[in-house]
Amino acid sequence: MRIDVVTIFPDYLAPLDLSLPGKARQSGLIELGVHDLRQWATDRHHTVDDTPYGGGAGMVMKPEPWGQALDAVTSDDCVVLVPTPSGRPFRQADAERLSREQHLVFACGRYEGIDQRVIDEAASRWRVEEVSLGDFVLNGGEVAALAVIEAVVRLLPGFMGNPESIVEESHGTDGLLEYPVYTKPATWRDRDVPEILLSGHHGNIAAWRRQQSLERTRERRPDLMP
Ligand code: 6GU
Repeated sequence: MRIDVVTIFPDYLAPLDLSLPGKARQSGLIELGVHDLRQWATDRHHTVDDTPYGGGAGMVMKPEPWGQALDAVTSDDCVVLVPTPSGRPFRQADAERLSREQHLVFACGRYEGIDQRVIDEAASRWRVEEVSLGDFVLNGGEVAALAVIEAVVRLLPGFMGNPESIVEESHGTDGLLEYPVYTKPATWRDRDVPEILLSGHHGNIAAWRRQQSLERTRERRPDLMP
């Protein structure tokens, strides 16, 4: 898979060189390009933003540099992802779908957003998805792009050390939250690991975990209850 990120803060994407995504990059499982939007701003000050038509607070990202940037880094069959709090919610099913794509391009906006014509024109040429991580506001799309990239890349065949740890996690096949987990020692600061987990009764353990998943989901995410 190839991933390109266009941003005015390329340093935000530095974590992609570390940890597991970094290894995936070294092994050639993913090819990553991080691009400074300002290289496509032609004026002396490399201006990428301007005041909004119609008035209002903040600045809007200008269309010309974005047009040049997307022309340069896209491919015919890529998906252009635009992280924005006004996007569609990004879910595990989206990560799974995107993990089957050949080329993802992230357009990270700052300020109050990107001129809508950039998105509209891009949508006439490529598949464009405006995505949100949830009902809160970040300063820009960079941190959201990092999160989406990690969610996608860890699903690529050969990325995870132990593929089984993917199937039983929260937002996996049954749509419930993950049950609580424990490891040694069996007692720590007077707190015991639930006895059933030490019993060796695999059927009872599975039933207990299912019950814990249901209770957690009902408490924390009633919207996910079956
Ligand atoms: Cl994708 N972008 C920004 N700027 N803020 C967000 C977000 C995305 N998702 C939640 N808040």
